[in-house]
Amino acid sequence: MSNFYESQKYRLSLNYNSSGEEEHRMQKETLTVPNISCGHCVMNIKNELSEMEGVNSVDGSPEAKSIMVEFEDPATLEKIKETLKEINYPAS
Ligand SMILES: [Cu+2]
Repeated sequence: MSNFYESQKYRLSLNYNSSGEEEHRMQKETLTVPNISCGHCVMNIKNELSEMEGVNSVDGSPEAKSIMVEFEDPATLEKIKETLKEINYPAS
């Protein structure tokens, strides 16, 4: 597990170019998904979004009906919302 985090950290450090600017900024968004009714819904969403390239972590709360997702290129908020729509959990 620690190896995984070390490699993630290393990979992220490579995202800085020579001028010190971030090329692929990691984004963290919280989306409200009204169709979430239980933990299984959150599990389904986690499974689907985790398969998207660029999505680094997905967390969710059945109580808050929300999904927290961390992503970078090539994933975008738009693509994530599209995927949620496709699996019948559109974000509000
Ligand atoms: Cu459910």
